[in-house]
Amino acid sequence: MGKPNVGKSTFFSAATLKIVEIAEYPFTTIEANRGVAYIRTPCVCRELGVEDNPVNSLCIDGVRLLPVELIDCPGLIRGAHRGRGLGNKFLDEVRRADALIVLCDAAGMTDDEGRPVPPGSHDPIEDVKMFEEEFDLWLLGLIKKDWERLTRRAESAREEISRHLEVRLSGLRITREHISRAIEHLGLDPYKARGWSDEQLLSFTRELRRISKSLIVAANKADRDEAEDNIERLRDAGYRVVPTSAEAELALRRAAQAGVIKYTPGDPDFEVLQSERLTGRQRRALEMIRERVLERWGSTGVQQTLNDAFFKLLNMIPVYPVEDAERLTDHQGRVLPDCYLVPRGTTAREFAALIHSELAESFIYAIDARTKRRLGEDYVLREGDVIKIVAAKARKV
Ligand SMILES: Nc1nc2c(ncn2[C@@H]2O[C@H](COP(=O)(O)OP(=O)(O)OP(=O)(O)O)[C@@H](O)[C@H]2O)c(=O)[nH]1
Ligand SMILES: [Mg+2]
Repeated sequence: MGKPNVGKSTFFSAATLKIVEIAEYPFTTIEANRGVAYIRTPCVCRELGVEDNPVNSLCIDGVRLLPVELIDCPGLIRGAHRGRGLGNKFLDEVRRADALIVLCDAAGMTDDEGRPVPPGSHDPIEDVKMFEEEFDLWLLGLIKKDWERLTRRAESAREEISRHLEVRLSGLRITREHISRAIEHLGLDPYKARGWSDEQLLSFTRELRRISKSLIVAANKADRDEAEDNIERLRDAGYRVVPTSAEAELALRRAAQAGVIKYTPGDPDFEVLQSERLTGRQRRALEMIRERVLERWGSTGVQQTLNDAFFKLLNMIPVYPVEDAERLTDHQGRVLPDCYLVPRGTTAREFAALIHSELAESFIYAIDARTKRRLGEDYVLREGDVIKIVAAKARKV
């Protein structure tokens, strides 16, 4: 997400290797692009000394790659919630999103609407604030749609507004708990929502967005010198920031795909394999990437953004279900076939439910495949756990 011309499609293309339209003018992307990107995590196969047969994910040189859906949205400008620019249909795209990655032009070389301006002349903090404000106004619009009816109904039933609003917002993955927390943070009366002023309703919406839709800022175009100060300032403003150079990542991944260099997304460096296939210009371009991006920031940041979105923002951990705790296999004998991303704090029984609802109903206990110890239903899963669920019915994992 983000304003036009910041590099969203470049980021998307680099992360998914899908070919999409990229150009140096605003509103290049008109319809959202969808693709598969991968989260990287060290696989437990190395530690456990086994050769694995991944099914729901990939394992390359001891690194698990977990597929996630990535959506590249059209550019968003001020007034989008009222239909300005390409309108608000792409705000609809974020309904199903778990995490929002907001790209900004850290080099400050595009104005509010994505038109080119001299590098360093636009403040990227404005890019992020604009996104938040538009998002909030759009969400406020959704909440207001039914507000009269909802609040009247809640009051006459003497029920908290969260019970009623929850239904309206469930398509956005906003839960009753999110709503209650926002109300509590602001000290509003959940039983008297009819009496909230417009201002209170806006504050409530803001707080609700902050709680339910946390975002990560990809400070893009970090290959440019102008970006350095701005990245500091974005961090000082309190945002979770990853410096990125989507353009560098795209170049490296394409070169790696062609077999010219050895590079895995997230790596701090690359190795030239077939220098004879590179022109002088390409060689210089790769050198620039090394100098301006990899040496300066440690990586291109694209992989780190995706990883941070799941591991830090959403606080997920990888867990490996198996059916045979001795051999670490599923019923077909495949070693460590699956790896799931689950929220930290997930219990053994909740994990069973994620695999199959029946499994949770008939749950008896779980086994830690490393220690072969029995785990009760309330056991809280840890990062990299290899777990067998023992259930009463025939269906087992
Ligand atoms: N210097 C630099 N330029 C970049 C980077 N990423 C993208 N660009 C350039 O920024 C321009 C816009 O890139 P796009 O990926 O089309 O931007 P977008 O945000 O998808 O734009 P819209 O679809 O119009 O909203 C292109 O000229 C890219 O080459 C980067 O990391 N560094
Ligand atoms: Mg685009």
